[in-house]
Amino acid sequence: MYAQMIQSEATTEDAEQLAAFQARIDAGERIEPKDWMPEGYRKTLIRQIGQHAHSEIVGQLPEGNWITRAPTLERKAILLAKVQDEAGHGLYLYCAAETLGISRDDLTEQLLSGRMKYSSIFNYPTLTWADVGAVGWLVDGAAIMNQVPLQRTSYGPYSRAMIRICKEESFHQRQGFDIMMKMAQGTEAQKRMAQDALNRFWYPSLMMFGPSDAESIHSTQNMAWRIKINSNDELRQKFVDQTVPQAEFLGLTIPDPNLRLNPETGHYDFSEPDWGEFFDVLRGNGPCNADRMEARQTAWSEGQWVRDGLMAHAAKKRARRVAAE
Ligand code: BYC
Repeated sequence: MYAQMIQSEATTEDAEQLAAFQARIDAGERIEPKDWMPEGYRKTLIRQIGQHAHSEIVGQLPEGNWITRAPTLERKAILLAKVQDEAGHGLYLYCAAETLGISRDDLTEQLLSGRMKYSSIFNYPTLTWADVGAVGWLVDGAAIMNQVPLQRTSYGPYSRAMIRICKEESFHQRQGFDIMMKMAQGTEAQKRMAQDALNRFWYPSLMMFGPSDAESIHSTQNMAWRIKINSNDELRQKFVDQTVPQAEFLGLTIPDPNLRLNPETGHYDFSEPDWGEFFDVLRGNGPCNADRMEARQTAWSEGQWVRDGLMAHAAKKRARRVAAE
């Protein structure tokens, strides 16, 4: 339906203007905030960048859950830095979305009212310390797989935000793998925890790439506009191909009886995630959807006095400047 909406809006736009815009995209040019763009392109970017920004912010919650219980001071300092990085990523992305003419308050209100999504993965709980390792290794690993190509996305502010975010995500992935290595080489109980974390996070990580290409509603248009560089299934396959040898190195087993290297394709065959579960999580029925939204509602209402104070301070400064001119 959304694709049809974009289509019908596009038809009211000047065909020559649309063709010139597409030619710029095809030539690999970056589109900048003041350039002309089709309304569908602008709306799609707001949806994707907004959803991405919300994911970074909500994504702090499952890991933040372990800051007070990290096993050593060093692990705690590393985790704190990682969670702060995610807040920073959210802020770069909200700034990039603002260049498209939507305010950060609007974006947040859309999240809180359920009109905007965040990544399905953050609706799963982090039950043990090994889950913090699995999130870094698998969730950040999947995020990097998706975000490295987005450094070449057609919208300038989004692509530039991605360059910095990807550098930091690489450190995040590495710290997760390091936790998994320690656990996998530890006591029998630690190995069991590491395997259990992999068992629970494997399929939700595969779901991060979105529905299969046949079910994806936005991919065709988004790839033509280079808002998206690869299809959901292409990235999912790359992620599996990269991650299976890492699991083998850790001595852990991917929870998929059908997983095998296909000698003909050179890629791993694997079982699809349960798409019924994916769409159910998107409808708000995942294990932690209600908790995540409640945490964001509380942060938003308890932070109101800070936003009011900052706005009042900015207004006072502006009034002083005007009076001095
Ligand atoms: N979760 O037509 P499709 C991170 C929705 S990592 C929720 O294929 P599209 C982090 C989709 O929005 C995560 N919803 O859509 C890591 C659409 O619904 P709407 C954030 C999903 O946009 C570690 C519908 O399903 N990364 O932040 O072409 C620590 C149909 O899908 C999901 C990004 O956001 C999902 N997994 O492709 C902390 C990357 N998948 O909107 C933080 C940027 C699909 O029409 N985003 N949907 O109601 C993208 O690359 C693309 O938006 C997606 C989906 C690949 C996610």
